[in-house]
Amino acid sequence: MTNPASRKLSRRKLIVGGLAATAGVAGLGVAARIAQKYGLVPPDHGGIYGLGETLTYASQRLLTRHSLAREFPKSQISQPPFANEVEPPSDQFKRFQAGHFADWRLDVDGMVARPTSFSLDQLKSYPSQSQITMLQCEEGWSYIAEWIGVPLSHVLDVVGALPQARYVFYFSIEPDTWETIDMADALHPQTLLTYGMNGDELPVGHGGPLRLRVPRQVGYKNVKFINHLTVSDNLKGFGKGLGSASADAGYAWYAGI
Ligand SMILES: Nc1nc2c(c(=O)[nH]1)N[C@H]1C(S)=C(S)[C@@H](COP(=O)(O)O)O[C@H]1N2
Ligand SMILES: [Mo]
Repeated sequence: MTNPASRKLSRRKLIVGGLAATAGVAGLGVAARIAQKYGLVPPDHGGIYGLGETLTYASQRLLTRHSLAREFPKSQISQPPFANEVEPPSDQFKRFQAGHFADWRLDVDGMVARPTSFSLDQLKSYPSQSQITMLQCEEGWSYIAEWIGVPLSHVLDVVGALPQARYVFYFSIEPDTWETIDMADALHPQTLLTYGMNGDELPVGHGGPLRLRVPRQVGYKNVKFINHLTVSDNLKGFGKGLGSASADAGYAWYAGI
């Protein structure tokens, strides 16, 4: 007897196996068309030239949609946490900091039923989650820390993200620093708007007062000093329309680990 879950799984296996086999036998062009049909083409695929990436994203999405980033015991927390410290130098940020971030707001707009401006206290009043996970920079270094925050999925619930939503833009107060993730990552239980680290406030050097933690993607997707989210059904309208400042600069939009 097959239960619905295993049927779904075998369908996934079939599509992924099919993609790989098609890529091998009939050529990458056909595999690309299949990937497109199933909505598995990453937004920065670059036409038929980015096929390697298309296949990586497609297989990853089909097989690991629900998989969890590895979590570690407390004893493995890095002491001290390795910081690629970014002190946002702006006077505007320093004013927020001087006021203990009481005036910091997270504005959420776009395809939501109830656009909302959240204070940090509001975000902290929601059920919090913590995780001990590794942050990995694309340049090779990494560290393990405990991250504390509210699941992004909860905030999306509060604002009523519309069913057509496909991406969440997240913007830093730091100029030209923004990213997007798809809904699979936005609604993932380990994707948190973090305000705490290792049992304390999230240090400014690590992105305080608010940082998006996406432990299934590399460091640069984990943007510091978040003050704005926009929910959308496409990636146009910001920068070159590739879905992130890093993609505009030539890095992969999807940077899964
Ligand atoms: N606002 C902002 N967020 C950022 C960055 C940045 O320069 N500005 N650097 C990214 C990169 S490339 C990495 S590897 C991590 C480093 O995080 P850490 O300082 O906690 O080690 O932050 C990411 N988030
Ligand atoms: Mo990085």
